[in-house]
Amino acid sequence: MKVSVIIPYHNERKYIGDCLDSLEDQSVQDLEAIVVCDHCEKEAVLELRERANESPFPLTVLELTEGQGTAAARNMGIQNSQGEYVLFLDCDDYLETYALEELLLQAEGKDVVYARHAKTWYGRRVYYDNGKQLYAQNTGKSVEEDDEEQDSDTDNDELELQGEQEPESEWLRTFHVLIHNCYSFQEITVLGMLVRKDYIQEKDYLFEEDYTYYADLPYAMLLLCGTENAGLVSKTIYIKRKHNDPINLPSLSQISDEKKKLTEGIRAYLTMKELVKGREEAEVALDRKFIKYYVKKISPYYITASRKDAEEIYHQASKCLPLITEPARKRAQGYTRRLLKASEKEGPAKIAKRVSRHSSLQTLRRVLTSRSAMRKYLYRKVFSRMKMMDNVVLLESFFGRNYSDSPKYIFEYLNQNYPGQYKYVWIFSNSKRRREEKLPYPSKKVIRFSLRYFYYMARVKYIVFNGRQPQYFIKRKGNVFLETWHGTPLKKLVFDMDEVTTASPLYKKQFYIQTRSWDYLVAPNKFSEEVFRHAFMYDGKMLETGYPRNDILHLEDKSALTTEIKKELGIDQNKKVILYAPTWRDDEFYASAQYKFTLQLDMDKLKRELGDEYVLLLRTHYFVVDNLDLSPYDGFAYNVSQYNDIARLYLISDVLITDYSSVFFDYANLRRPMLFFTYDLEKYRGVLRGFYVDVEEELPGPMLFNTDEVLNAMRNLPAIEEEYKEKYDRFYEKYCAWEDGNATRKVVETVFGK
Ligand code: C2G
Repeated sequence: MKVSVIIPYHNERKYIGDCLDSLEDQSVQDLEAIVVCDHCEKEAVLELRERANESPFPLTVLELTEGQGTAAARNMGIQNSQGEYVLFLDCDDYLETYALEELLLQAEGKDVVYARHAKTWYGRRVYYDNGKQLYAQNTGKSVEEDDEEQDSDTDNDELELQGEQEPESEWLRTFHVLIHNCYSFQEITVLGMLVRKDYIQEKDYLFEEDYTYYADLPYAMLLLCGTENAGLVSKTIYIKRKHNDPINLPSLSQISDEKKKLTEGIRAYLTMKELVKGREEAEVALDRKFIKYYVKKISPYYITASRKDAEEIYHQASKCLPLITEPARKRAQGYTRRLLKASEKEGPAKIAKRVSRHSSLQTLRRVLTSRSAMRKYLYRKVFSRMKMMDNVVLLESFFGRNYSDSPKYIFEYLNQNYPGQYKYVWIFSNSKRRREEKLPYPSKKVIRFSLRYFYYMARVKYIVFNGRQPQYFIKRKGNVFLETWHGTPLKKLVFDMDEVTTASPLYKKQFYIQTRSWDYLVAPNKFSEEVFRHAFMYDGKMLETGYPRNDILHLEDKSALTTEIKKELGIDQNKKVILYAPTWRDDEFYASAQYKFTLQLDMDKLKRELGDEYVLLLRTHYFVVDNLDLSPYDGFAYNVSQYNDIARLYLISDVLITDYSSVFFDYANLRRPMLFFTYDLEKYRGVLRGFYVDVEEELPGPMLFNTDEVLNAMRNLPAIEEEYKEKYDRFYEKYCAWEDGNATRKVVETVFGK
């Protein structure tokens, strides 16, 4: 047996599959895996044992019952390993398929072989599909060049390795990769390290089990410094996965336990210093890493910690600072240099003041050079401290794209039924929208992210949005936040999504923080209520009312309004209307929130076949920026993507064609026929998202895959209506039962009082 791969496991069931798959796919299969379950749930262990029965390589499942931590788990793994070498792998990470082969190629005559790491937010499928590009898009750097965490906005440059000579010895080159694989000192790791088992046994090297977070640091140094025979693989072999759900499944680095972490970090440094002694260049590199740790983690701790805790950490850190070598000290510049010097004689309180001053100066510099930073600063520090405007309501629909959706109907209801009681501010995304949207009642109109926007967001009492508020929104005491949301979910949302490939990889955490500010969330139906609870992890008040935006669909006499809307759009009153309203595709975009759309319907054919009887309204999703030119189909096809309120388009439509958009849940209120043009169903359902609803079973109309099928269905609408009648009834019962034309009143009375 060549290699024993040691994997500590603690219920990360979502991740372990990829990890073990990556071992099955190794080009060298002379291996065993030892998974050490540390305080795992029974089911997780059972699952693993099942997998072990089918594993092509020996897979041993061991158990620690007490929750002793990764150090103890890895020691247990080492002690039970049969291989000539051990390799450390984490259950949430995975290896490139050539990892073992490359490591073994370098292993002859070596005690330790190490290699480069890459980082990702994604599982293997996405990583190998387009995860590298996504990572670059999200972080602004490629996987290969990334050795930085994203939390940095301070003066890294001062600390970068500049003009460093390529080290001559292989040992030193290996050491440098160990130190620089990670951005922070505390991330130094044994992961991906191949170590000769006899070497470990001869030296009796084991992890120190009383570390919770940083046992890797001294152990990696122990292994490397105990030998001259270290080898390096130049390729990246180890893929380290960042957790996209720090709320439910945080990695150790995402747990905030600052004091303990600092205590361990300092202790690890002191041990490592001893180990590296006599290797001058290595010592300097280690010190430089520690200096960064001191600047970014230790000294800022004094600001927020209690006096006692700050004193304690200060006392420990004071043992480290005198050990920093002169060359490392000399490389520090500017603030870092001054801080190190001051820390020789100042106590924690003074250091804390110095750190705060530096951070304020940095903020000031940002504020003076960036308009947006200045506005946010004023929002935080000035506007949010001004008196709250108790009678002002701030409204936004689809991030300011238009005057529409539930906020529109709430605004109108308030004006009609609470005259003079409130003042209103509407948010629009740009000056064109602000100019063009005509509101039927008086309201201020502000442009999103303008100074006035920040001013009102900070001062109003009531907030009515149908999407998420910005990250930096501050919920004030007295604020009432009414979140209407914008659709019954078909596509999996937030915490129900495994991979987050469209938005920021920290989407789940951000969403979690944002939803904590919501006081009321409108649910269109029981089904959505349940989904919102788990997908948003929302436990606030739910308004079981139906959507205000759909009240209009329950008007008893719709004919006058239909005539008016058709006239407004210039549509022949005698023509029937097809509304084609598809959703957006996660993987078709130009840039963030700028999506493409390609029309898959053959418009020539549709016009030819249906033009005498129908007009077709094309309504793209609000994320789509392509403005499709329909001029060749004048008089038949209309692009109504810019029209503000889709509910009014539903009203004039005789039939809806859509795909995976939530529009069909709303349209069903009209009980009119619906066709589903799902030409990319498998890709959409399987790869891009995943659905809550069994579409084959539940959709109240046929799924169609090309223009001919659509045409055929259009010619046979009465038969289709007949065929789908029962399904439609069931669908209506499940998704539209709460909607009776009174949702707006119910929402407003609950939130604003009767
Ligand atoms: N919409 C529209 N025109 C379209 C598609 C959607 O005006 N062609 C509007 C509808 O009001 C719809 C809402 O945008 O209900 C949301 O659109 P979806 O296609 O369902 O997609 P998404 O914005 O991703 O929202 O819980 C719902 C989900 O969040 C889906």
